[in-house]
Amino acid sequence: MKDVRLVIGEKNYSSWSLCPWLLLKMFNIDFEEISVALYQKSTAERLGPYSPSLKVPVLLHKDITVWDSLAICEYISVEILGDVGWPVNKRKRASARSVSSEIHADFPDLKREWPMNCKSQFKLTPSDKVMNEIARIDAIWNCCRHKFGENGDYLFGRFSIADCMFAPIAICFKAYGAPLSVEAQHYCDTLTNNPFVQSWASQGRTEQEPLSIAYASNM
Ligand SMILES: N[C@@H](CCC(=O)N[C@@H](CS)C(=O)NCC(=O)O)C(=O)O
Repeated sequence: MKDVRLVIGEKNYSSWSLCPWLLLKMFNIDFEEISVALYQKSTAERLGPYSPSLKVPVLLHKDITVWDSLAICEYISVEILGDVGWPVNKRKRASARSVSSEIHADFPDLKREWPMNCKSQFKLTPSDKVMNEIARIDAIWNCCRHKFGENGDYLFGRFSIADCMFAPIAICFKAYGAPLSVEAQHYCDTLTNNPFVQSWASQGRTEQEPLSIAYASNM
């Protein structure tokens, strides 16, 4: 058994599972994936031994259990990566933490109306509420890229946890055709062209799982 194990849902739908998965991949950490099909009769029984919240993702590190995507990313940064998950500069780090928390906690309309679906092949016209949330994300991306992005193509230049937290959003924006400014579109493309994000999405597209319960409210 590996020291690091990550319990995830279906790659096609489980947006929160992607966040720590991408962090582990980008920092070349050897880990075992434990996949649990969501929204099935057996899901709670299968998740019970791993997940106190009965949700994914969950990180199992030796005898320690961490759940909730952002907490997992924090833990991985401190305990596994030697604190390189966030930008080093204090000002950048503060903003990276803030925008990560914001995307994690807010944007209810986007999460409800535009759930991640790697198989989606149709464009969506955003409702007014979703349009407002897209505009806020566009502003975050522009601001971070202009103020902090000088050392690379990611939100704070070098890849960080903030990029993990926005990766599912980038997949949604690309799939459904979100109207973005040029700079925001460029950052969105950086995320969706990331080889690990591409690998996640292509594995998601090949999944055959039957979803029995409406997924949209639980992104
Ligand atoms: N705040 C949690 C949300 C986790 C979450 O809602 N996960 C979804 C899949 S992406 C889930 O496990 N849903 C199962 C359920 O709600 O029964 C996080 O960031 O990890």
